[in-house]
Amino acid sequence: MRRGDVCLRPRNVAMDHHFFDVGGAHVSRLEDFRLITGAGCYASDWNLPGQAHACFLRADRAHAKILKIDTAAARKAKGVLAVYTGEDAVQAGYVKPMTFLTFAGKDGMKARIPSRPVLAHGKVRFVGDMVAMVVAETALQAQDALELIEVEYEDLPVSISPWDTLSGSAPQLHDDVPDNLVFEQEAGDAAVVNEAFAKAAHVTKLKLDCTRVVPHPMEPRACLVAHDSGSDVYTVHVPVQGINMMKMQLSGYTGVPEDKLRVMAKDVGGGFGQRSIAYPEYAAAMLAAKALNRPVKWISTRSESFMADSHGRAAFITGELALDKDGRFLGLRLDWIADLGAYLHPAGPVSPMRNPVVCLTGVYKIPALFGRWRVALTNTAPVSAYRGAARPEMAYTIERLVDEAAAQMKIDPAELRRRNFIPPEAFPYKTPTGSVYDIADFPAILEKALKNADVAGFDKRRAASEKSGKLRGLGFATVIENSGAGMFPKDEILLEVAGDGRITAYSVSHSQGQGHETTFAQIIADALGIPAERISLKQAINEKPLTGNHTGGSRTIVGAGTVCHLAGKKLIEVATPLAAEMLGVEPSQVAYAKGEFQSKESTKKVSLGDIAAKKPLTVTGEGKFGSTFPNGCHVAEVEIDPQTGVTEVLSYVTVDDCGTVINHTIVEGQMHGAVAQGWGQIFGENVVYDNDTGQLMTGSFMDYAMPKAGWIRDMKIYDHATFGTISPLGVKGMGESGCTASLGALTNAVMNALRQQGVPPLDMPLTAHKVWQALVTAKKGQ
Ligand code: MCN
Repeated sequence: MRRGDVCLRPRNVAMDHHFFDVGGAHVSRLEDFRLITGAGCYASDWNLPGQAHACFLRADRAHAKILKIDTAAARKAKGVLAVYTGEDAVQAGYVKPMTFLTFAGKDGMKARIPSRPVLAHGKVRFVGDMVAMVVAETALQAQDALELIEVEYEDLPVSISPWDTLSGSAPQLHDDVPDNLVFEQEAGDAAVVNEAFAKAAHVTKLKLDCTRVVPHPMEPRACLVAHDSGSDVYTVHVPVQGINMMKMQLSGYTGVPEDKLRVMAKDVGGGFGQRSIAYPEYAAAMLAAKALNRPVKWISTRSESFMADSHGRAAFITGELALDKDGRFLGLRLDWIADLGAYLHPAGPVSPMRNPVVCLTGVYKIPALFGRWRVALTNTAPVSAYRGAARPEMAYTIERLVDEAAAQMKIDPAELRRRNFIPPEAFPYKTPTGSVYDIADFPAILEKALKNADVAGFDKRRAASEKSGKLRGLGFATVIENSGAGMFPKDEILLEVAGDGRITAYSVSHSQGQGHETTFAQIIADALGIPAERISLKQAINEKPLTGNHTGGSRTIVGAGTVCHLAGKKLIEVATPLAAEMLGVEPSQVAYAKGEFQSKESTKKVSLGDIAAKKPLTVTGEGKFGSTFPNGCHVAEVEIDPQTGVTEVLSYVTVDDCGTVINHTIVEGQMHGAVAQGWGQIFGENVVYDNDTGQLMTGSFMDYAMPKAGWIRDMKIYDHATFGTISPLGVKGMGESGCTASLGALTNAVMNALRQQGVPPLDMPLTAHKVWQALVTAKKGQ
């Protein structure tokens, strides 16, 4: 396959290959030369003449009334242009972020969205809450002046646990959110589930904490905001996942109409869901830019990221699985509490309320499902979507229950899964909660994973480990997730042909590292039969207003990616009569191939560039697509040193179905990155707040264990694709699949090793200390 080709597969045929053997389908990324030679342009690389600099004073306590803020000394400090507080935010009306949780919950409950003036007004509610903003000639002057601001607080009782805040006796965080309960919903049928449990031969129950983590894009948060007093237009340079999403939220927060907002971005150094949010800092900078009539720039420090960027996961889940005597699943019951911190980001509550319901049955036929979800507020940083956005938590819960049930019932965990898989012939499969899984082949994926992980040879390897005093474990997870869809009515891609035949594609979906410049170019090139290098992608152009979703929810390949294909085909359609005119023949007499039109009767040719040189040649492709359901099986093998509790992951095998693979190099990289994030969460990452004071105890990389490259080795990545039916390309999203599967696979492997020693189910993070302690306790109890 030559560079630029898309590997398209026949419909509904399972594909079988190991990425490393695919040769030409490994297309190098077009953007990488720019990015790895330091020629990228990130938010802090933007500068404007006359710009001033902002710094934020953040609360040093988790819950307190603000009695007084004295800014007089700061205002007089060298270089200071202005100091803003909550009063200014309230006066501007920048007081309430929008929410995407618009559907009704239990008994018609509407989400209770607390106010959040962009600078705290009256109260602070988490360590890192913004109390004041100083704008000065330089960032250092602004920072120095912060220290001159005096705030008088009256401390209030703190609660960092959603169990406490929902208990009814905890301090009330917001007057407009009674009992700190933002939302409650139920899904499934409680009565049917109760019946299933009543007749079960076995019930497995687990209480699981899915830890709070801080997503850490390499590029810290930043913004540069300019306001044009003539047109009243704000230009906001920020790291984004898509400009439309940012405009919509900024407009929702500030009341500035979307057509008065220009959002600018070029390269974005990581997103993970965290960069899809319009943070209050951006709105505060808008306020200052207008008032001062100067551009205002802010660059976050890494400490601020820990405190005040959105956090991820933070779910407390009780799961129960009912089985008959042969291990067939009868019912699943969940009780899920989402801790969303002190305020709500727009997408914060919607992910845990929607995604787990969509995939509640996992890859299994479970006839009876019921779940209860509650969204709680706590005195902690706000939580929002983080790679997987509650799909990993859901898959983790099911996969831990399945493994635990297998151990309790003494059934081989692979066999238990085989007995319960939705069979390939059942697709399209409508789940009890109403989702339609279009196509998948779970049994084949499992068998392929077991084979490639050499599960048959595991007992031998375990015996060898035992001889050297180590505990060996093997675990897997077979998972499915929803990807694609989106809140905008459609996705659009604009193609513009230049006279030299080069094509510029415009998209509102914005890469944060996924590699859209390459895959979009590949898809358009395939549709047009031209080299991908002739196509360049522009991702944040306000002058060409397009509708479309942001990059997130693994939706881009399905949405904007498919539209690239449709736009390419449309371009041929639109250009054909123009070519016919130039060739002096009827359109029906024109054939297209490889960027050129030719009359069937002569050798004369007209290229796309020739047409564009004569008259503008642009088309907008569009399409709307529903959810796709990527799925897979990941197998982890670990060895634990019982003397130290240190776990080493010896091998990690993935087999995934993301439909047609457009670019194997990218998909492999995505899998690596996402599994590394799961790995980080299972073995180290964990945000810790002090229980009594709400102080952030893990506020730097000294205390917060990010996964390191050396932790993650020997990953073998395979695919086993079925041709997805949602997109004509047969693609399914996959950017989050590694997170979704790895939490369960890694934990199941560790538990497989520890269970033999009598260790009861443990929760993440499985740190050396926790594992060692559990082994010691288990030994004492024997
Ligand atoms: N792809 C492909 N063939 C497929 C499916 C995907 O070649 N069948 C390619 C796509 O063209 C794209 C990449 O794989 O280059 C991921 O595609 P997709 O699954 O559509 O996911 P998105 O592009 O929508 O990316 C979102 C997803 C999410 S939700 C998070 S969070 C995330 C992620 O991707 N954050 C990332 N990957 C990331 N990668 C980097 N480097 N940085 C982030 O912040």
